[in-house]
Amino acid sequence: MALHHRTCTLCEAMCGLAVEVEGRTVTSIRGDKEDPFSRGFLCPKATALADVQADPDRLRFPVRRTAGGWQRVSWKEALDETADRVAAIQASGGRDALAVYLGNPSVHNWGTVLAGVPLVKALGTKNRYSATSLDQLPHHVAALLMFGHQLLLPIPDVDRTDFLLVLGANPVVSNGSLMTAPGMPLRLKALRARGGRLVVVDPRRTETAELADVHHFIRPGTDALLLLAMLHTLFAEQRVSPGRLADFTDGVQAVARLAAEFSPERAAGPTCIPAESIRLLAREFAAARSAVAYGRVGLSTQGFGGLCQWLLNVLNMVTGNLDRAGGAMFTRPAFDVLLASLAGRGHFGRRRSRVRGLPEFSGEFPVATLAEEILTPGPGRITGLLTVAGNPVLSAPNGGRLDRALATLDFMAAVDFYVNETTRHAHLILPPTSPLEHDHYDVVFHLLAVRNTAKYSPGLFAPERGAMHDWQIFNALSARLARRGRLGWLRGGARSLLLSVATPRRVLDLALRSGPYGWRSARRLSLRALEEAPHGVDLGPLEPCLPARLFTPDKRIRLAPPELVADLSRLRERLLGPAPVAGDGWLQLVGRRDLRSNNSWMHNSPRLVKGPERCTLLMHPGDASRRGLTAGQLVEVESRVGRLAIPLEVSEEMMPGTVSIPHGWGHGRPGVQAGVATAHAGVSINDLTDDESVDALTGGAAFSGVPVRVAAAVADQPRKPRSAVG
Ligand SMILES: Nc1nc2c(c(=O)[nH]1)N[C@H]1C(S)=C(S)[C@@H](COP(=O)(O)OP(=O)(O)OC[C@H]3O[C@@H](n4cnc5c(=O)[nH]c(N)nc54)[C@H](O)[C@@H]3O)O[C@H]1N2
Ligand SMILES: Nc1nc2c(c(=O)[nH]1)N[C@H]1C(S)=C(S)[C@@H](COP(=O)(O)OP(=O)(O)OC[C@H]3O[C@@H](n4cnc5c(=O)[nH]c(N)nc54)[C@H](O)[C@@H]3O)O[C@H]1N2
Ligand code: SF4
Ligand SMILES: [Mo]
Repeated sequence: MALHHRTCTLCEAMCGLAVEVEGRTVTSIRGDKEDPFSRGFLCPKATALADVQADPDRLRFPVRRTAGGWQRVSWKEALDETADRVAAIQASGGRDALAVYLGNPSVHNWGTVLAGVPLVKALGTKNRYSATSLDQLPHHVAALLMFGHQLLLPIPDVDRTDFLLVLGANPVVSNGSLMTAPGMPLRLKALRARGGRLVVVDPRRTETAELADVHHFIRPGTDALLLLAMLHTLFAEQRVSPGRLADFTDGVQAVARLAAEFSPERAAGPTCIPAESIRLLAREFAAARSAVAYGRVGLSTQGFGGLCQWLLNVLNMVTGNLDRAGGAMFTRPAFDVLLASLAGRGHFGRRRSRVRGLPEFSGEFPVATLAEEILTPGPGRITGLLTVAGNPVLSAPNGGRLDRALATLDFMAAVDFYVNETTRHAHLILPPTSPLEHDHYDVVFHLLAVRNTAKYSPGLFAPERGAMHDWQIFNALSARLARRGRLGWLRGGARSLLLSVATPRRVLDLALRSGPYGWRSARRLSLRALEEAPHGVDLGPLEPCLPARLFTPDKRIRLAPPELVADLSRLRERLLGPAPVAGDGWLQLVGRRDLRSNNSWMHNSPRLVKGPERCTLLMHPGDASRRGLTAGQLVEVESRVGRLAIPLEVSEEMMPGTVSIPHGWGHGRPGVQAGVATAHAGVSINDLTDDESVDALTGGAAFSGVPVRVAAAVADQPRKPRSAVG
C-alpha cells in the first residue's frame, strides 16, 4: 500500500487528497488534513476519481469511427491522420474552416492550459470556442473594461468579510467558482458564527440560501435592475464612500447619474423584490464593516450578464469594499498567469461572427453561434472541428441543434477519454492519460483562490504503456502541423527546441522562480521547493494591491466603461418598458447543480449516480396544482426549440412561476459509450435552452429564464412521489 498526496481536479476548490493505492488500484480517497488550504475538506465527487481510473468505458488508446463501430488505431496513425485531415480542411476551406472547442476540464489540467493555448493559436483559426461563453464570459468582459486585464478578477474575501451577498450562485453545492475556496459550507458557517451576515438572491431557495440570514426570490434575468436600485439608494442617501479607491477611479459621478433613474420602486415589479427590501439590503451592505457582493453562473448566464458583473464590481467599489480585507480582492499567485503573458490582457469586439454578428472576446466567438456557423452555407463555413475536454452537445444552448450540426462535419477529432454525446461524432478520438496519471499544478485556480497557496502533485500512477498526456498530444499535433506548413512561425530547429524544452514542469519551474515568491523574495519558491512540500505551501492572505496591479494604461479603474453604459438602454427597453404580454401558463426555466454530479461527465461513476433520481423538474406547489400535476409524475416541458419528458418534483423551494432542471444529463443518445451513465440517462436541459438567447453585449449564453410550458406527459405512468405537494 502506498499513500499519495495530490489535489482534486474536478471542480475549482482544489481540495487536497490523501489517496491510498495498491498496485494500480485506488483503495481509498480521503481529505488531506495537512493541506494548508483545504484542511481535510472533501466532497463526494473526489472519491469518484477512483471510478474514473477504473472505468472500463474510459478510452485507453486512440479510436477511429467506422461503419462497424470504433476501431483501435496506433497513436502514430491517429496523430498523422488528424493532422492530415486538419490540413486538408484548412487547405480547401481556409484556416477558419476548422473550429476548436475547449471544454471546462481543460482549465483544470495544466497540460491543456500550457500546451493547448499555443496549439490553438498556431492553428490560426478565428473559429475558436470554449466553455467560457457558457459560463463566465461576463466576468472577463467586466474585468477587461474596468481593470484592464481579462483575468484580473476580484475574488470575495469570504474568510474575513462581515457581509456576503450571493446572487445566482450556490457555493454550498458547487463549492465556489471564480472563488476557489475548499470547504465553502464550513466557511459560510464560520461567517455566520463570527457575527457576519449572509444574504442570498436566487429564484430557488438553495442549499446556500438555507444557511443564509435572508433569502430573496428574484425573477430570473432581472438582477441588473436590483443592483442598479441598490446603487440608486446608496447615491440618493449619501452612503457612497469609496475611500482610497477614489484616488484612482474614474466615473463615480457618471454611475451616480446613471443609477438615478433606477429607483427601488421601478425595480420592484420586474424583480419581484419589494422596494423596501432593496433599500434595506443596500443600507446593510453599505453599513457593514466590510462587505462583498458575489454573483456566478445564475448572474453571468442571463440576458444581462455583462451588466450584472459590471454592477457587482461597482457596488463593491462605491462602498469601499474593492481591494480591501473582507471585500473583493485580487490574488498574487506563485505562478502569476497575468505576468507570465500566458494569456494576453484580452480584447473585445474586434470582429463579429460570420452568421449572427456576435462579438469575439480575446479571439473566441460565443458557443451559442457554433451550430449555425456549421450549418449555414457560404464562404467561411466551419467544416472541421477539434474538441478538447468538452461536451457542447449537452452543455451548449440548443444542444440538439448542435448535435445535428456535428453530424454534418467533414471531419471531427476529439481529445477526450470518453465517447460522450459530442465525441461520438468524431472521426478520431485521442484519449489522454487519466486525471491520476499526470502531474498537476493549478495554473488557473490559484489565481482565483481566496488565499495565496501553491501545490504541485506528481502523477500518482505511471501512464499505461504508450499512453500520452494532453500536452504531449498537443505537441505531437503541433509538430505534425508544422511539417505540413501550417505553423510558419515555428519551423525546423526552433520548433523542435521549443517543443522539447517547454514541458509543463519546466514552464512551472521558470514561472515559480521568476514569480512573486521566487528568487526576488525570501521564499525562493521553485518546483523543487514544492516537491518537498507535498501538502502544498501557504503564501498568506490576499493583500490590497491597487492601483499597482491594474492593467489600464493610466493605472486607474474605469467605473463607467462606455460599452457597458451603452447596454443600459437595452435593459431599459427590455425590463422597464411595457411588460411583454405573458402568454398564459408560461414558466421561466433555470438550471441547478447537484453535489454528486459534475457538469456532464461524472455520471458513469456508480457511487455518484446511486440514490434518488436527480434529473427532475422542480416546481412550486401552486404552479403544480394549477396544472393538475402531482409530484413524481412524468411531465412534458416545451420551449421554442425543443420538448422533453421529465419526472416532476414539487417543492416550495422554487419561486412561483419558475422551474428548474439540472444540466449535464441526457445520456440516452445512441452511440454514447458509458454504461452506467446511459442507465441513468436523464434528459438535457439544453434541449430546451435557446441558442438565440444570449447576452447581446457579451455573446454569453443566456440560460436563465427560458420560457417553457409544462403539462402532463401524454403517456404518463404515475410514479412513486418523492416529495409531497405542500
Ligand atoms: N457539484 C458540482 N459542483 C460544481 C459543478 C457541478 O456541475 N457540480 N460545476 C462547476 C462549474 S463548471 C461551475 S461554473 C460552478 C458554478 O457554480 P455556481 O454558480 O455556484 O453554481 P450553480 O448551481 O449553477 O448556481 C447558479 C444559481 O443561480 C440561480 N439562478 C438562475 N438564474 C438566476 C437569475 O437570473 N438570477 C439569480 N440571482 N439567480 C439565478 C440558480 O437557481 C442557481 O442556484 O460550479 C462548479 N462546481
Ligand atoms: N443549461 C446549462 N448549461 C450549462 C451550464 C448551466 O449551468 N446550465 N453550465 C455551463 C458551465 S458553467 C460549464 S463549465 C459547461 C461545461 O461543459 P463542457 O466544458 O462542454 O463539458 P463537460 O461536461 O465539462 O465535459 C468535459 C469532458 O472533458 C473530458 N475530460 C475530463 N478531464 C479531461 C482531461 O484531463 N483531458 C481531456 N482531454 N478531457 C478531459 C470528459 O471526459 C468530458 O467528456 O456547461 C455549461 N452548460
Ligand atoms: S469540492 Fe471540488 S475539488 Fe473538492 S473534492 Fe469536491 S470536486 Fe474535488
Ligand atoms: Mo463552469
